Amino acid sequence: MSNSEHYPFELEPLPYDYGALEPYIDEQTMHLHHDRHLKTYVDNLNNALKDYPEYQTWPLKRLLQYIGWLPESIRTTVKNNAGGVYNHELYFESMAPAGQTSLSGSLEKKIEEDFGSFDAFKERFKSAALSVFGSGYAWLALTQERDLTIRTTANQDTLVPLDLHPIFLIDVWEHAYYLKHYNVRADYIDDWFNVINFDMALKRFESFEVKEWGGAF
Ligand code: MN3
Repeated sequence: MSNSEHYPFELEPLPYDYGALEPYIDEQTMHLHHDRHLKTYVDNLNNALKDYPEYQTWPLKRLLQYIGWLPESIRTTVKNNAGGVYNHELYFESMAPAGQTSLSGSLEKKIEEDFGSFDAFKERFKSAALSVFGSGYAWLALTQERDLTIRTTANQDTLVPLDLHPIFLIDVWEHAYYLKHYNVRADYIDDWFNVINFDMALKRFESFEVKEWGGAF
């Protein structure tokens, strides 16, 4: 992710081919989603910051964490577009070609501990993703108490101001699925479960543990 980077933000390439998530997420959707939707957030964010050199050294996460410090004239634009960049980079990283990764290790154990089973987790995650009214995301995240939690956010809001550590997220804006799944969000969610990047999820889960037990954060 571009978390450590700052203005001018760049469009990060997808970590796999556009067609790599077929047949669950179609190639055309990935092109539009990455090349147009994400690019627009990147361009709008850069445009908002272009006359404000004092914020051009701020990484993405800092902009989101301290959005209240920014001048009112650009606050909403930066919040929405920095959120759009942050959420989409995480969303694209949350996916991998079907069958390439599987749930394992400490994350598998923790999901079983906190939700009973992976199937029980899926059921709850799916209801959460279905419950998002309009546009937004459903997340699996860790609380500061190190419990897994399922959260939803509206529009391009993020978990950054809530001090939650994201494991993965699903984009349930219609642009994420409309071409293939039409208006049937439930089918998209079922398909999406096949392309979760569990290696990335495990890495994010473990990186939180290191922070907590190492006291480095
Ligand atoms: Mn999107």
